[in-house]
Amino acid sequence: MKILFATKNKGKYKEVKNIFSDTDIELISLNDFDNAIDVVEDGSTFEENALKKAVEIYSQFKLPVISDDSGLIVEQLKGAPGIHSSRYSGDDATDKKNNIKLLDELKSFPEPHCAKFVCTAVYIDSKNNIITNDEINGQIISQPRGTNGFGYDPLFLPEGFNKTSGEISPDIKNKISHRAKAFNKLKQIMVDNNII
Ligand code: ITT
Repeated sequence: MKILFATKNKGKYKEVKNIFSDTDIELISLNDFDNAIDVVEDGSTFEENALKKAVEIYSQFKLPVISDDSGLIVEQLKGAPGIHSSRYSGDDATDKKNNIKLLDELKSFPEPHCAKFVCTAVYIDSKNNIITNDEINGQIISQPRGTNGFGYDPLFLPEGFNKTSGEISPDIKNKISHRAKAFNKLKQIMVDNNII
């Protein structure tokens, strides 16, 4: 069964492909098409944005779709970057620029900088509509460490670990992360409902 992951983020795609690797699903992404619409993420919650991505991409391609809206929530920054995580440093944002902005914003606050990653995962097809959520707690450190993962991984120290998400192996990240937990729940519901 072919499922389209409504993402252009290659880091997310790699992680979620791995989570579904023990199923018969052939997971493709928007990077397999050159005509995919750009979904405007103007919702006010992760759930709204994840649903919007899934619904608009389903309408365009008429294939079963999964989507992910995720981000980093930092306590001392009143929840920022939150739903704006991917564009935190502006329209020309890159992971590096976002990390620099985050450290800059946190400069005047004492450590620890408590934070969490959250993820909403969605599956839709012509009959089903499933939404799951999960998160992982941790803190933001003052110097990036590690080159694994993507986004804010080099600055995020998951609770109970002395390595950042950029230093731990992809296998371990894919057991403990917000995305791993949300998509494993989604997968289980899909199995229970005989979708996969
Ligand atoms: P798509 O919308 O195409 O899926 P995106 O990168 O724009 O890709 P989001 O809108 O969900 O995705 O933004 C998520 C951002 O949050 C992402 O770009 C990272 O900056 C950050 N983020 C989410 N999950 C992360 C993770 O596992 N590790 C590090 N950073 C993460």
